[in-house]
Amino acid sequence: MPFELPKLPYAYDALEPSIDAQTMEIHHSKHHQAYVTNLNNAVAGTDLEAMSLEDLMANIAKVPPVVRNNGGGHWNHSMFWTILGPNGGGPATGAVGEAITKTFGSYDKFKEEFTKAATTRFGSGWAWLCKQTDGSVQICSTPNQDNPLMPDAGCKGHPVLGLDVWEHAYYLKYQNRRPDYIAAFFNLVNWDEVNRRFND
Ligand code: MN3
Repeated sequence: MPFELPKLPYAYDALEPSIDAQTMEIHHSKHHQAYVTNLNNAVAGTDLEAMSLEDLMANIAKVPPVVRNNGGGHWNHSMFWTILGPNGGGPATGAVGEAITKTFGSYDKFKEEFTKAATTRFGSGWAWLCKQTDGSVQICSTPNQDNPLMPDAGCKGHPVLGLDVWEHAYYLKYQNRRPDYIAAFFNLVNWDEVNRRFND
């Protein structure tokens, strides 16, 4: 089995009260685990078994939908856990903070634009901040478990920050109030990790 569920870098209750422990436990141990299991089952005994997750994303047009959905789900959640943290929160720091200010004018304006992208993503999906080749950053969103590593996803650049807006990410605590969950997310962003990805 080439893929495995990464350990969370903090306890399930570490993100309280912004994200509750029960949501974190189900999201990580059930939802993310299911993407990993389904991905392993889908690639077993095929040529795809030898490919890295990043290679699968880069060659997404050549893989079946089950690999797109579950491979995307595995990459997206593996990223998501790392860019959250109990000591997180804004404003953005370091090189990514500078890029945000340069692109959007201010951290607050970035928050406003990112919130809009995350709020208006219809149904299930993700909002992203991506580094462009000129060093600027842009916001976009994708449906389902698509991500900017997929050439046909409609998001350009290297993803440095992503927000899961599937209902499973917030429904137990926030029910239909996605904007409240998005506001709470900004209290958790681990800008050190976002900078690590920005400088990668
Ligand atoms: Mn999710």
